[in-house]
Amino acid sequence: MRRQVVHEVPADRGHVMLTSPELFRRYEVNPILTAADWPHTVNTVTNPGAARFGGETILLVRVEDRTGLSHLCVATSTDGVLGWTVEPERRLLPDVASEAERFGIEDPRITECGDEYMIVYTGYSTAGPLVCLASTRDFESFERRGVLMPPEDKDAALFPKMFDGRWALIHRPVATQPRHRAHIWLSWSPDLKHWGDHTILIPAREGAWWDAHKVGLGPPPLLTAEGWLLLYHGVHTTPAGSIYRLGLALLDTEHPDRVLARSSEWIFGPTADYERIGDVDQVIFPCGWLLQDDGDTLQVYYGAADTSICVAGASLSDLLAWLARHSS
Ligand code: BMA
Repeated sequence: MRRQVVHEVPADRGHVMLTSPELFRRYEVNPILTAADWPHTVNTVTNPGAARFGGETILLVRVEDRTGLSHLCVATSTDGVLGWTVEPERRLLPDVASEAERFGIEDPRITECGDEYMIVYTGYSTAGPLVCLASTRDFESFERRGVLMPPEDKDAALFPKMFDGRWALIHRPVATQPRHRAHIWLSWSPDLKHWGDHTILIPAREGAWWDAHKVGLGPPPLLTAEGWLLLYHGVHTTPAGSIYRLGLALLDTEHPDRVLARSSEWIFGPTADYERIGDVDQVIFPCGWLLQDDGDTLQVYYGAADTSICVAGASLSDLLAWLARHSS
């Protein structure tokens, strides 16, 4: 059964963004979706992929049921901030009969390719997380296209175009040497089935860095006038646990294996209560971002503390200008 989500919005303020010196500005109505908005009992809703479809914003939400397993469910909104409709009949369920999705499916990244949407998501397999692909034209029916990368691998997305007849996939395998560092990799395929020419794109840094030991792609790469913009998470490990924060990188337009810039500092981290406290504390985890019609405003959709869904706004030109000044 569909459910309309009604937010209590202060009448005098609408959903204006918080003013702060941050590049990303949280909307006051955050979190925009929580488990309480679902028409049936679920544990959490988090880490949504995002797309524009039929004049609306579509979120493909990771819903963690009280079994512990996750599936993907559609929620729609006209302005992408308020007025969400949760549509549980439009969903992608895990194929629990398969090894690849036995324990659920998680964290979709949606790339629009022509009239198809390519959804790269994490399958929680009997051997750990792996990278799966499905496609859809309507977010009603979904075609499974198979496992792209074996475990342990996640945080993957396709580019929206081919490069010299090849698809490019960003993903994040976990290496056992040295010390289980997890870097962002780039791999190539002529047919979305056979993958090769694997290279490290963005290595995790070391020591005290905010993105030491573990990094992973956020939303799919976004084509800008200066190259492909990436938003990625870095995991900072402290005695109290991990902190998931975000940074930027820029790849060459024609040769996305060339990294033009990488942010020295993180630019968005958990500070609001809903980001600091939840099933997993101190997590901001975006899987989708949408450039608005003005060509500059980006709406970034992220899971907060693995518990709810939030949106923040940013100016694309501000992000690029900042990255040019803060590249290491
Ligand atoms: C990552 C993924 C995400 C999760 C994050 C923080 O490895 O599993 O789904 O949001 O950890 O717990």
